[in-house]
Amino acid sequence: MDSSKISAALSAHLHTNGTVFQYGTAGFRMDATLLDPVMFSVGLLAVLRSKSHKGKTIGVMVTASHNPEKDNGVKLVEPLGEMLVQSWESYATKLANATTSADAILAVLDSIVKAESIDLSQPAHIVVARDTRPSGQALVASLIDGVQALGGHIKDYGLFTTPQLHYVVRCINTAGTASAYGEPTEEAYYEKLANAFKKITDGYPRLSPLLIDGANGIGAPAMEKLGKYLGDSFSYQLVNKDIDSRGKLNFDSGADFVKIKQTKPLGMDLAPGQRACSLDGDADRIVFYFIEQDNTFRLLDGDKIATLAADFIMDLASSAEILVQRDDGSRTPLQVGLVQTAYANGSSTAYVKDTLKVPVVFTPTGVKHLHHAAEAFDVGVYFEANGHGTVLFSPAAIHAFKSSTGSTPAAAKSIEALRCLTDLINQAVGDALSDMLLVEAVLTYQQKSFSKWNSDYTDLPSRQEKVKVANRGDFVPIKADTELSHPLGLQGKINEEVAKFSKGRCFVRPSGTEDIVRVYAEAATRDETDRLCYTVCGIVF
Ligand code: NG1
Ligand code: ZN
Repeated sequence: MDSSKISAALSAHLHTNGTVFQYGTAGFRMDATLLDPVMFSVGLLAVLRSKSHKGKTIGVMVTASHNPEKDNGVKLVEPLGEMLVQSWESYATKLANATTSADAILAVLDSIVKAESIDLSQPAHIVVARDTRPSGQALVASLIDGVQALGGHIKDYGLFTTPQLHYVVRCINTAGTASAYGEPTEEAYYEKLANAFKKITDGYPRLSPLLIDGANGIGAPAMEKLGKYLGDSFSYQLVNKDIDSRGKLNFDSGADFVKIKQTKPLGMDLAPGQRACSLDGDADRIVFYFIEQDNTFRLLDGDKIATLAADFIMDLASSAEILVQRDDGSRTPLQVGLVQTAYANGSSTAYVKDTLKVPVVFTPTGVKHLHHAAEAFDVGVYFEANGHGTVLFSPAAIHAFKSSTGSTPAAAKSIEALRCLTDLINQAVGDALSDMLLVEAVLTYQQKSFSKWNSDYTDLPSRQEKVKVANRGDFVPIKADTELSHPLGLQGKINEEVAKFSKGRCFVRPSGTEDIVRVYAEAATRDETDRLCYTVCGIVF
C-alpha cells in the first residue's frame, strides 16, 4: 500500500461537510453533491475486495434507481453478480466516513487488510457502469481515482442498466468454467435474452403490443437495443425514453411511481384493455398494468409476477417429469419455493400456500436477503412486491434439465422450455428486461391475457406511506420487518389499531434508502385500509 499515493489522491476528494455515510440496503444513496468522497472510498474498497477474492473482478454500479434525478448512489457487486456480502458493508461505511483525513483513511484501510488477512500482492480488477443521471460521469471519475490510488485495474462500461453490470461481472468471473454465464458484453446480453425468448415462444400466436414506460432512464435505450435482437418475435411501443432532458428521470413515471400511486405514468396514453409495464430508473424492477373497460386501474406487481412464474415452472416440471439428483443418491421431483417480504399482499401469500401449494419463506426487505433464501430451493422464485426479483435455478436443477430427455413429445417440449428459461432469466440479479420477457413468454405460451392473469387472485387493498421522523434509527425492525422492537411501546399501539379492522395488517419500518420510515397497511376494504394506514402514520409521527 503506497500511503503517499493514497494521501495525495485523497486530497482531491476530502470529506469536509460532516455528513455521516452509511452503506444501506442499496449501497450508498443520497444527494449526488455529497457523494464525491464516498466514491473515492468505494474505489479503494473495491480494490481490497478484489484482492480478497484473489483478483476476481468486482463490480461497481453508480445509480440511485427509482429515486429523484438529483440523487445518486453506488453499490458493489460480488464476483457472481450478488450484492456485497454483509460483513463488508460495515467496512464500506467506515471507509467512507474516514475520508476526512489521510491518517483516518490509512488506518481504516490497514484495519480491513488485517481483519480479512488480505494479500496485497494479489491483482485487483474492477468494472464500473452508471445509469443516465447527469452526476454519474464525475462520480465514476472519483471512483477511478480511488481504484488507481491502490493500484487496481478498472474498466468503465459507461451507460448500463444495473442488471447488465451484474451480468458482465458474472460472465467475466465464470469464463472458462463449467458454469460459464456468457460473453461479458452488452451485445451478448441482448443476444442471450432474445434467443431464449424466440425459442420458447416459437410457433405461438403473438400477443398484442406491450406499452413500455422507460421512466426516461437507461432502461429505454437498453430496450430499444434489445428490441432489435427480438425482431418480430416481440411487439412493443416504448414511451418515456427521453434520457437527455434534465428533470425527467423517474418523474411521475417508472415502476416505483406506478406501484405506489397505483396509476399509469405521465406520458402514456393507456386505453382500456391495452397491456403496459413500467421499468425503474436503472431497469432492475418492473410492474405490469392495464385498465378495465370501466377505467379501474389493475396493477400486476412483483407478487403477481412471482406466482405466474412459479406456477409455470411447476407445470413444465411436472409435464417434463423432472427428477432431481439428491446427495443421498435418490432422485425426487423438482422443489419450487417462493420468497416474499412483509410488503407482499396477503392475498398473494394465501394463493401461494393454498392454491399453488408452494412453500413460502419471508425475509427482511432488500433483495440480498431474498436472493439468499431463494438459493435453498431447486427453483427459488423471489420478488419484492415492487417488482424487483428473479428466479434462481440450483446446479442440480440445471443438471436435471440438461440431462432429461422426456418420454413423450410433450415432455420433451417442456424440458426445452425449462432450459430456455435458465437463459432467459438473469440469475445474477432482478432484471426488468429479463423479467419482462419472462412474463411475456409465459403469457404467450399459455395464451393468457392480463385480465386472466390478474384474476388468479384478488389483491387486498393496500396503502404505503412515508413519514418523516426525527431519527429513523430509533425504529428497530424485527421478525422480517413485520414488527418493531423500538421505540418501546409503539408496536403495542400499532397492534391495537390493527385489531380494529377485518383482515387488518400493518407494519412500520425505517427505509434503508431514504431518510423516512415507511408505513404499510392492508385491510378488507379500501376505506378501512386508508384509515388504518393514516392512523398509524399519526402514531409514528
Ligand atoms: P427501502 O427504502 O429500504 O424501503 C426500497 C424498497 C426495497 C428495495 C430497495 C432497494 C420498498 C418498500 N422498499 O428500500 O424493496 O427495492 O429500495 O432499491 O419498495
Ligand atoms: Zn432499481
